[in-house]
Amino acid sequence: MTKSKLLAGLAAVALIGGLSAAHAADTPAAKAAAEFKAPTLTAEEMDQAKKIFFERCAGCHGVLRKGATGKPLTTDKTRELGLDNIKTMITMGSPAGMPNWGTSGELTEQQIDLMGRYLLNEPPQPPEFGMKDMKASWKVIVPPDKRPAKKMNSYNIDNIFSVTLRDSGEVALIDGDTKKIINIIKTGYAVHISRMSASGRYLYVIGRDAKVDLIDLWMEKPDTVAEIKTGMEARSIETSKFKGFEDKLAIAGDYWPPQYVIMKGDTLEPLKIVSTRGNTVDTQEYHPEPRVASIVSSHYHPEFVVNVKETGKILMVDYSDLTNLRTTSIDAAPFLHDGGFDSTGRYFLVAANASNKVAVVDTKEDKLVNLVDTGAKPHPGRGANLIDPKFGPVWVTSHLGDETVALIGTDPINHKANAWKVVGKLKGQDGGSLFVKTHPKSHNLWVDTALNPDPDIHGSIAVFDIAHLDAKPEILPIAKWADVGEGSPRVVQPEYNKAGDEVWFSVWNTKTKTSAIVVVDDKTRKLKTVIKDPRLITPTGKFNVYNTQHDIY
Ligand code: DHE
Repeated sequence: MTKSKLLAGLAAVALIGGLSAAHAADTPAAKAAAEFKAPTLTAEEMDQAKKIFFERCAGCHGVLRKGATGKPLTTDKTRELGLDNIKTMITMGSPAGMPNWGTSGELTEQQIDLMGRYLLNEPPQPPEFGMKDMKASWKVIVPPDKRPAKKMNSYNIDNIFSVTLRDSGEVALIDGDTKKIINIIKTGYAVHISRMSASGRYLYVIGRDAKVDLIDLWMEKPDTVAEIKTGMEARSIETSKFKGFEDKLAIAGDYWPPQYVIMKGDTLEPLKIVSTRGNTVDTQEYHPEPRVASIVSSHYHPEFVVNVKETGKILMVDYSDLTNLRTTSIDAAPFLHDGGFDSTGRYFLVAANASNKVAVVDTKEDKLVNLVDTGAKPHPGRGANLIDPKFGPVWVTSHLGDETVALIGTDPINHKANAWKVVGKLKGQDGGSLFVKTHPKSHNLWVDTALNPDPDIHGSIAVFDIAHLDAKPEILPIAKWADVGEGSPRVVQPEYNKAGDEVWFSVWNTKTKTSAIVVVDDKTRKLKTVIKDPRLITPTGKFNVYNTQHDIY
């Protein structure tokens, strides 16, 4: 690819994002686009293109290609752009975060050509997925009355880690005390996150194919006791945590169809499906694909906090009466993505990444508290809570789009002047950060840069001393410590053990290469151990049972 071709491609892509509706409708190019004759694809090519789009593209661009984290790819935009420019973009990626699928070797030239032609055609609308489909996929492998009445193993359950093995569609349950693998469990496709029931007995795992697995940690060898598919594509799962509802319900948030599903906590029997299609908070246009992003469970009411990405709405869904379902809909900002609670568990902070804001919701009053301007594309994971020596309690997010780490004041009583605004900005290594983490017992704030293109940066971690936040962070070469051989592994998602004295990092290599988990002593910041096992294929997220159960981060 020549430099001039690349620049032309990138300029054209900037155009994709920048065209106003009026402009798009008026230009001769737009008229030509309307009369455009799309290349035909054979049935086999169509199947292949749909599969690649689902696996690589839909997460960011949306199934209907209306855009979210990625730009819209509707045919008015792609036809104006043209086949060559589309292919350039897929091959080279962009500085704004589009991966370089061609030059990285992940897609062949033939596949890129196919995807280019596919994008010039109207997006096929996937089928809906309702109660009948869910019931058909639902299996109770071990019914509740056949499960152990008490814990049947000697594991310290609180310190088990559920580790996402992304590309093998499995989770590894790792004993945090001995660092030994307890079990590797088949889950959904490109499995995404794990969450805990209120009691800490049940672990819920969701795959990108919307398959939910329910794992009973009381079994002699913890394993799956129920499973269901809640849709075609999903990212989030959570459980009821309010007093009186512990372990009673679970909720899955789907990307496609855009809906959430409330299930029985111990069997996954689907009880209620609610569509999230509706109007956006800003232009108030109808959106056909508002996907469910993060979900948390309120500690103040029997409510799930459901974040709807494209509409920018935060839904407080009261699960105490599923027949007469009451929902408080809070207008925040697009596109809602990931978030977590402040240290008191009352306020929920969620990234609105297209708006460069964090929305703050009071889960006691069910009201929007503020929309805080942060940096470019905040991406906190669940964020990190610490006591800033100057500003008091703050919640922290890093950013995909810049190197800053924003501290947001969270104490409206004793530090009122600092509450719900950015009180400080730290300088991390660079953009491409996905997750930050600390622990109430720690003096460290860890910031990854997993999506940065530079191997030294995505292979290391920045650690700030909370007592001296204005000092430069120390950079630890975690991937080098893992010594995995070939590849350019990404260091992703710090996670603490229960005691808060160890931090675990995934060293995420490609599927055919060696990956590892690196455990660092939190006090000394020195390498404690490397967990390596041929079964640890593409580890990404790690969820410590106790910290996940109690929202400790
Ligand atoms: Fe995630 C959380 C969506 C790509 C690892 N991810 C989330 C959440 C959402 C989301 C909505 C919040 C769930 C919740 O709290 O209920 N993720 C998406 C995407 O749409 C996106 C951008 C593109 C896609 O196609 O899926 C995406 N995510 C990734 C990855 O590529 C990551 C780095 C590796 C992987 O395993 O796929 C990844 N996402 C994670 C992790 C969390 C997560 C580890 C949970 C963080 C936590 O601490 O809770």
